[in-house]
Amino acid sequence: MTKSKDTIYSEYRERVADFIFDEKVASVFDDMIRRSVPGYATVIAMTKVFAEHYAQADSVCYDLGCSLGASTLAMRKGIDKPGCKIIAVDNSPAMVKQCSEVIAADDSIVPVEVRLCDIQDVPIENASVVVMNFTLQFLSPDRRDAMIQKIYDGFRPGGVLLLSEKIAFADSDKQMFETDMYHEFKKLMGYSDTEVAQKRKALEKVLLPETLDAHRMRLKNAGFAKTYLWFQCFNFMSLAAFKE
Ligand code: GEK
Repeated sequence: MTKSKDTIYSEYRERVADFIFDEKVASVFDDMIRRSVPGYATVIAMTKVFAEHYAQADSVCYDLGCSLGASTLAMRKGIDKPGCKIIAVDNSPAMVKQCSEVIAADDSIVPVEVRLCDIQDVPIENASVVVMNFTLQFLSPDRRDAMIQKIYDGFRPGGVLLLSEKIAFADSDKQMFETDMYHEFKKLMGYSDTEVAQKRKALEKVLLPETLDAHRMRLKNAGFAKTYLWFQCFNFMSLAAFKE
């Protein structure tokens, strides 16, 4: 996996364009996400734990919005049941190209298919584990219900969805507190005020966070019987949602 440092927003720009997952982002993505998502390493490490516990024999595990394949690799190393395969999906050609190289260089035995495709277009079938680590947030909010419903419908009994997202807070004081702490985290990770401000601007119309309640409600409406908040650090969280 590439280890280049993310300096994409280090130079001041008159105009900041909307964020896209292009070649430039893919080449620094590992560094970018580790320094931008507090607890990212924990979420990835625990993805392995979830896969180990919930993957079922002869089922499919999905990594939706796989980027460079960190969650795919975690699942691949965690799955210990026979007959499983992983389908990793991303709609960024640059990410899929690099992800395929990362997977090819890994010698775990679980078969992985990396697909260049919109997660909304991939059929979900015979699923025991579906991982959506920080991806639903990039879908237009009016498409999110259908996406979650499709995942629910594709589960086998006992299936688990790992849904990790940046979140917003209904209470304005709490929103301010979590955002301030998040920006402190980014500064501690080596990002300058200019980088933080420009990245924020670039993501403004692209990454649309919702509240924890909104996520829970959507999952419930889709049919998920239980949702547990198993991780939260500032304005980032992860839910485990169970079909039954
Ligand atoms: C990780 N899960 O390292 N269809 C397919 N892919 C999409 C779509 C879409 N509609 N929208 C966005 N993406 C990863 C990190 S990053 C999170 C996920 C972040 C892809 C997009 O190309 C990018 O690779 C990924 O979702 C989101 O565990 O950058 O904050």
